[in-house]
Amino acid sequence: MKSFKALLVASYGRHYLARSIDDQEGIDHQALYQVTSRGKQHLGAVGDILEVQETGPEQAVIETITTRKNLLYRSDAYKSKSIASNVDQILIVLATEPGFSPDLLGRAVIAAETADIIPRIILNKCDLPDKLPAARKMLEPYIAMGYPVHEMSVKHDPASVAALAEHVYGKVSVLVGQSGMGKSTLLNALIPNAAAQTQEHSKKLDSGKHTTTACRYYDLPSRPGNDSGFNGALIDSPGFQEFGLAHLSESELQHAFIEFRPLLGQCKFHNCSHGDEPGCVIRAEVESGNISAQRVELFRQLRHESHNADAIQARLK
Ligand SMILES: Nc1nc2c(ncn2[C@@H]2O[C@H](COP(=O)(O)OP(=O)(O)OP(=O)(O)O)[C@@H](O)[C@H]2O)c(=O)[nH]1
Ligand SMILES: [Mg+2]
Ligand SMILES: [Zn+2]
Repeated sequence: MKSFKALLVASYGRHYLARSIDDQEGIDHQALYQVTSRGKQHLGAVGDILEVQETGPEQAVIETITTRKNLLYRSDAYKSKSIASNVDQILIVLATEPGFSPDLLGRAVIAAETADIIPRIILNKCDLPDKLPAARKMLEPYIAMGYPVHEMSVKHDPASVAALAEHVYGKVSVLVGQSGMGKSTLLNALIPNAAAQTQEHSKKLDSGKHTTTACRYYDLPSRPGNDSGFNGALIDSPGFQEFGLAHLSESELQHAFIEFRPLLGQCKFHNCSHGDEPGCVIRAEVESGNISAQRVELFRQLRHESHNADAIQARLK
């Protein structure tokens, strides 16, 4: 049986779809394969470049996962869930209504920073004016830190979609956010044949039963003037209510808060939790209004969760 290279384009728990990206003879370039994993060491993520072995018609098993540029994932003390790999940027989709959780926004930004992925924040549904001021207020610290924020109305303002498109073409971006923020609406606005791509995926699977847990890779359409052959892609992920980052170490956390970086090592205690320890320079910056109190709270919460997970893991051993 043949081995060939494939791109993981959809993941449903441990079942995957991968598209052949190999042009060796006898391998149908672009064909979709149902791919399984032999074991835990080969858990895939959408965006992975795989070496797979054909096991039957349109079926294959993962042999190796090519070293990833990055991997975006969530975790608690017991398990982790990958979202996407080899991405250039993460689009964090928020909306004026239903209101978004600033905690989840903060966590998504930290996940991006620790995976070395650029986060881009999208505030959607700006056509609904009532909750716009409150939403803007919550984004102020992020604007102050220099994160790009796009105010959009995917449904009613095509110009806002066109402006975002400039930052999306030629890159691989992953859409994350709570349910109902407009991720799929944005995907459809940027990729007119997204529904057809989804259908093609579903056809290759036994049924559509796993659709709600699926992460999927969608090719962006080609643009006039781009002859490079690669137009970029969007990875859609299901809406989530939790974003655990229990896998991050204390030091990874400290560095992921970009506004802490210039101050690292300056607190009196090297393992300062930026709580009520004396000589904490981070708290001093909160007092002077240079660092958001909410961000320090998020740091303390994530630190707590990470320590808890370590303790649970130690007990399980
Ligand atoms: N007013 C308004 N409604 C919008 C806009 N964009 C999306 N919506 C609506 O918001 C609802 C949710 O949109 P979806 O795109 O399904 O949200 P999602 O983030 O993909 O949700 P999940 O798939 O559950 O994670 C739909 O009813 C959309 O029509 C917008 O710009 N303005
Ligand atoms: Mg959706
Ligand atoms: Zn401190």
